[in-house]
Amino acid sequence: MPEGFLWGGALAANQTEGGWNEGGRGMSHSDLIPQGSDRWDVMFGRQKPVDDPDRLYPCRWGNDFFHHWHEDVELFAEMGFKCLRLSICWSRIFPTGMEAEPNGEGLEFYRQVFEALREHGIEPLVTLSHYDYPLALVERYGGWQSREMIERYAHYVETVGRAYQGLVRYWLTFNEINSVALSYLNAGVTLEDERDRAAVTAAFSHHMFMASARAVEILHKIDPANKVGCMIAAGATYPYRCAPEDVWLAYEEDRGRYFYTDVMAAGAYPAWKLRALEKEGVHVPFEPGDTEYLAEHTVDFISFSYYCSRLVCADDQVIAEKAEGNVFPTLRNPYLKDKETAWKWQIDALGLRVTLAGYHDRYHLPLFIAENGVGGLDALEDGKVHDAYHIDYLRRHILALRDAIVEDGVDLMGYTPWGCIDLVSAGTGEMKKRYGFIFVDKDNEGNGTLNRSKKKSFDWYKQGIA
Ligand code: BGP
Repeated sequence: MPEGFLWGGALAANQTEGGWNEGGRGMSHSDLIPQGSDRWDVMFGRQKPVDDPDRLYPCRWGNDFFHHWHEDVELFAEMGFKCLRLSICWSRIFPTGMEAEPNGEGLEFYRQVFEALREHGIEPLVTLSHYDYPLALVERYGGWQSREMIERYAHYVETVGRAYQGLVRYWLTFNEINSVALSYLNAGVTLEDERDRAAVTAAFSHHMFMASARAVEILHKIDPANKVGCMIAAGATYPYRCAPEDVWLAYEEDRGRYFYTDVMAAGAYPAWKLRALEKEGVHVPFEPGDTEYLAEHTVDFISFSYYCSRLVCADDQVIAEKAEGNVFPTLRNPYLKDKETAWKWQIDALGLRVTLAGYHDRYHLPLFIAENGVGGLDALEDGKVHDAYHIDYLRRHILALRDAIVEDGVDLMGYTPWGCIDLVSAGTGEMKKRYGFIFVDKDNEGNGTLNRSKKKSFDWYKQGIA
């Protein structure tokens, strides 16, 4: 492995922190994402989020990292982590997103966490925005549909960039920025009217691109040693058949994902995208200077999440069986039918190498695997969790990333498996979908002692890092 490789784990404020009404924190839009069958209607923006006293909103509690972080950081250090990916909750710093002055208590909270990490030699990798925005901003501006959001975000980035100068060197601008194409709420947008979809998507994506470029500029100015990356929900797409139509469809799918890195890493909207938008009659709200600005402030590295590959077929008479997966829909790959997680995500370690090689060959930039892992059903037996399936999944993926480094020459900075401590699932809102090396005693309804216990994978990963 390369010298200084950042082995570690990943988590996000909205799924771990809790303390939603403590420490001067304002309400986040994720505090209104309910558990239940209409969760995806809210996340897709088809249904407006509401505050219903009879519903469960698991992002309000997470795994209570807010009160347990000392202990959690100790456990990460014990595993030998070199890096922890975590996010800042924007509304803990600016409760409505519109204040001129930050909430001192919020700034202090993260300062203590970052200092504790540094004391243990753990490099923080900070996601500036991981699926939560101050609710007041979303209500006032309709999320990223409004260009005004760029200024609010820039003020927030400047504030945390200055506050944590020297403590944090690695930053990510938006978690899984491409997920907004489906999950509108990730752009803080709700849209009941399907007719506006294409125009609204083009607008909020453009504003998020501009904001991401702004973060690159701000953080580089604050400290030229800062490294700023983008973050993509990745996963190579395979054609079901060798029929040229299937191959083209798979190519188009991947090109749709590369669109985001073409803008943020290569610095320009690709020609195919501009033509497609023009054909659809969609106006992208470019302002004078935007093109140059995007070209000038590209990211230093590309990070992504990888859980599984995807499969497409041009003819739904041939295959129509769907599989589950991270954010994006996929067909069920018959070659992976014996390899499925408890949540029916198909396991494909070689797909990680395909994904890594794809980004490397296209952009020649350093890469970071910011998320990877398996959500499973774990039970505590005699104080231990025997999560052999978890070890098996990670082992296969680590071997694949080793091949990418050794055989393909990929410049890989680090690997932070998702949910290194059990947390609330983004997709289902459940606690029982567990990714962690550390078990947290808490159930879907929010009951439990919150006690932390090491799983079998804890010792395995510790040994691996060593
Ligand atoms: C990614 C998100 C994470 C995380 C992960 C696992 O899309 O960035 O926040 O939740 O997926 O997904 P899930 O929680 O649905 O199992």
